[in-house]
Amino acid sequence: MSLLNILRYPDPRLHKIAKPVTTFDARLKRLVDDMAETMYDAPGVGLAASQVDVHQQLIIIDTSDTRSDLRIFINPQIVWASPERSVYEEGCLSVPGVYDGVERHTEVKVKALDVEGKPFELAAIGLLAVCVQHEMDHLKGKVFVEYLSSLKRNRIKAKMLKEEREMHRDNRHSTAR
Ligand code: GNR
Ligand code: NI
Repeated sequence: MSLLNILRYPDPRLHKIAKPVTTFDARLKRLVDDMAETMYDAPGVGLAASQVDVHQQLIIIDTSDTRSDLRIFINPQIVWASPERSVYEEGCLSVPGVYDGVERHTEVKVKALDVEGKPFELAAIGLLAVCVQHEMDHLKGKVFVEYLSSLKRNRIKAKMLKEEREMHRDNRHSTAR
């Protein structure tokens, strides 16, 4: 298994549209394993393939306290969404250190395929429902900061770019020659 690089906002590759998975093979299983390792290491409760620069419709989620309930969703589709909406304080591994309230459907029913290509349906509520919607947004090229005001988003963008510059500078200074 190996850790994958997580793209950071405002990387333009985060806005690519993911294509459906058509081949259920060992390579797909390897990608799922690597994504799981990357999510647990981060640590995060979810990860979309888009975040590791793979533009295929694949998301993983583990909202359990024990980090032992990995859920894999391939080609996910929301088949029902509650009219009721709730605000949840969200974060994103592609926008580290930023948290803000986002309003989404309180409950969703999602249809997807497992890693073998077998269909299943899941009713999600609470953090799981938030995550399903957050991760499915990534597949459509959408990052949660796009729900915030342009004022907030521009501040976040500036903060992320500043951090990026500082990371590059630190690398230069600490690299042994
Ligand atoms: O780790 C994550 N935590 C989180 C918290 C609140 C709402 C959504 C999330 S998803 C995030 C991992 C991530 O960026 N997935 O795309
Ligand atoms: Ni995210």
